[in-house]
Amino acid sequence: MRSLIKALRIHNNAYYVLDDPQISDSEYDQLRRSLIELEEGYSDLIQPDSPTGQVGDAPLAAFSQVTHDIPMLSLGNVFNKDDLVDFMRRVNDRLSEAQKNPAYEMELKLDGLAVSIKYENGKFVQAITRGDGQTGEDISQNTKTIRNLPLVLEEARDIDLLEVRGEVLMPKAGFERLNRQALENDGKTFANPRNAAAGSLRQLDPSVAASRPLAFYAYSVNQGLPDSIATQSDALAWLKDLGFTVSAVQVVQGIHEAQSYYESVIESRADLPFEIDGTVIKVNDLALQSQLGFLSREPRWATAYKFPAETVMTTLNNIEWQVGRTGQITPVGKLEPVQVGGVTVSNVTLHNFGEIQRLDVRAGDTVSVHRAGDVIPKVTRVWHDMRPEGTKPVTLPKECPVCDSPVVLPEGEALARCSGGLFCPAQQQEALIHFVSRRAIDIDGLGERWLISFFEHGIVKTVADIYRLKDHAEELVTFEKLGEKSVANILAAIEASKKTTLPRFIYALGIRGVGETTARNLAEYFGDLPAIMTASIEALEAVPDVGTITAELIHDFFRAEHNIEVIEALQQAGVHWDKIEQIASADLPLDGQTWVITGTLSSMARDEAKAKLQGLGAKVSGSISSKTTALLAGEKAGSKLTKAEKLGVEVVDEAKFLALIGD
Ligand code: I6G
Repeated sequence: MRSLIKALRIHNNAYYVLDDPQISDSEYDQLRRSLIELEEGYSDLIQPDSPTGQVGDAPLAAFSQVTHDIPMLSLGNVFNKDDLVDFMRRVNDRLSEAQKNPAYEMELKLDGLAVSIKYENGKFVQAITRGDGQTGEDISQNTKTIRNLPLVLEEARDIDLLEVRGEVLMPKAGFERLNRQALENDGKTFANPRNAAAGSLRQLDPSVAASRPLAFYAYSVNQGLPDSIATQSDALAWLKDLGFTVSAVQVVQGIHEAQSYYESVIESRADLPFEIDGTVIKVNDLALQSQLGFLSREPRWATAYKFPAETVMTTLNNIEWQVGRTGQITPVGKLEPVQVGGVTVSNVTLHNFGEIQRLDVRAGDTVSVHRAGDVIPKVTRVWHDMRPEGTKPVTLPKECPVCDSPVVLPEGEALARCSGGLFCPAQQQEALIHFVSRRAIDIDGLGERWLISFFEHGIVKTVADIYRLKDHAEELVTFEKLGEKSVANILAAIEASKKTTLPRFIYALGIRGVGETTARNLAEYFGDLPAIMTASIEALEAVPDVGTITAELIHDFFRAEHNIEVIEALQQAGVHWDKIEQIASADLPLDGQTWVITGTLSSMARDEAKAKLQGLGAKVSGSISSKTTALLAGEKAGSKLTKAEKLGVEVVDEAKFLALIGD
């Protein structure tokens, strides 16, 4: 029974904390069932720390209030290197010459809820929330159900009272799983893992908490630490030996090491299995900590070195409409500039008119803006209660803000479009930028700035004009900051771009719905441009990856006189490509098959796998049905795998897939 308990504890930790299960669900259930059977047969041998008991006691009427033996205070904050230098200086000011510049211990600042847990003679007795720091709520019933929390500490049986403090959190993967299940069951979703953890701990029915993927990370010993332990880093190592989960720590000396730890944590933040909102820095020596003491409600010997705020409030001053390459009209929120996620943000995309309606946002509103890592800033909330008087609902413009052509919102589509096509200067300009981009015709030396400038001066109107720039060499030299050498470089880059490939050329034309994969498929299917230009809608639909809508868009593109003229001009200017080998769809090995991809692949991104499958003639769909030919299942495959197994759809693992694509 003890060895089963040990194994279950290891696998609980791997599943709930590390999000790295080492065994399948059915193997786990088998272990658990074996333990339950033994416990049923030998009830007098049920161990107090058995994970089978971590399922939750009877519901409570209310949480009782408990006074902390030692106040549970919070940490001060610093937000930048200068503040950190000030913190270290304040520490030094209170230390003797010999004690100055102490070693610091640094760890992650986990974004959860602080909880104090007491053990008497090694047995869990009580868990209390921080509350107001003096008095918290008794959440023992819920805390006891946390799978990675040891309920019995073999090595602490001779300690009358041990108080361990730490953070209860919900790992990111568990949070996503919980919200996914809530959506499937039409239940309430949580805004973030912290709210989900808080909501779980505040349940009066402990079986609800037991069903939630919570984890406890210990960060300090506040009563009962053996005298032999003299530093915070050793205290954490001791907690780890007792069976607690602790986050990785680093002992640093001086501001540079502290700063570089902080920066390294920022780098690895996205890869961590849980949310953090900064790092914590503590004087490592516990005797020095006592000497430094507290200043009102904060320790003088520790502070949180927080990350820049990722969600901030600001005013949305205005909403402007931008016109994209294919005429899509997107609303852009003009913000009162604000620091978020470490950068100043003054524009935020509002995506489409539907999003404006969903958010119910107006110019003048106070909004919350979120930006994490490299992710594009987003309006996450509109503070309707703070709406000033006189704001007006946003309406979709009737005319294109650039060319005054009528705006259309095709039925069933989210994006409104300018109907002006290449008559619209905004679309002309975006089409030029797309044409020269790296993945299209790739005119490296002709930067966007110059291209727009040439466009604004009327020297370049269509992509074909790029190849006539050499006739304007004298005029180009007169542009500010464009000397003879730069002009020569630009012209040479344009000359070099004349030799291209058919897929690049098709992609560069900027046909709506034709990305790189479709461009390649078209090239390989038809073999040359005239065949594509004259293909019927039905013929286009036979190309892998081309549906009816895209086929119609391609067909319409090659029926527009203006487009034909531009293509002819480009070819006359010398743009050319080698003939490519035509691959009829029927010759492709996966022709007629429908595949679905799920889970994480170790050798390539899912998009890449999708392109490879499409290249072999398969259609790639987002959902499993009885018509699915095969499911490509990577690591951590979830509900799609279960559904595929249920429907008897063939499941292909990554190794088999790599063999199939000859990689
Ligand atoms: O709120 C806290 C989070 C993390 C802490 C803390 C901590 O150490 C990693 N440490 C102390 C000493 C306090 N609050 C008061």
